[in-house]
Amino acid sequence: MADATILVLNGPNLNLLGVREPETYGRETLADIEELCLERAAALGLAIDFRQSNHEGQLVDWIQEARQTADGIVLNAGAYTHTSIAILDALRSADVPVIEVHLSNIFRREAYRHHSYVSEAAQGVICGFGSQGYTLALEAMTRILGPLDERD
Ligand code: CA2
Repeated sequence: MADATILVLNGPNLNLLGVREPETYGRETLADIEELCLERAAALGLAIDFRQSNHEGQLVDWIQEARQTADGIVLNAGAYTHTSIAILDALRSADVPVIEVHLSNIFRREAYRHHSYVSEAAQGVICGFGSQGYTLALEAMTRILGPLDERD
């Protein structure tokens, strides 16, 4: 039986992780987070498709493709979280479970970060746990998808 594939999608500026603002986002790079995800996914029986883009349309295209290519989406949409109805619409039509992740606790930050369009399409939200949020999301996704031997 093939492993379930999880699209782990990262939005704008997350390619700068580990380079700037370590006090807010930690010292790990996005490549470090990808490595963490790959390790956890191997233990959970998941395959990971890890991507980042600074472009809203590219993120929308990847979410649309996920309907055919992925079993679930873990999404840190970066600042598009708070602005993008286009990403929300794409998530609503993706027809796979979505878990929203943020490195920082967006509710301890500026008021404009307290609203998330992504949340309207997400099964759950994990924020404030740094890179560990991604592995927590993979664990939650494993439960949502159900036991390995009962998957289609
Ligand atoms: O906490 C998160 O994961 C965020 O999604 C990160 C976004 C922010 O706009 C959201 O409100 C919360 C920003 C990502 C930018 O990442 C940077 C990393 C290093 C240096 C500069 C930006």
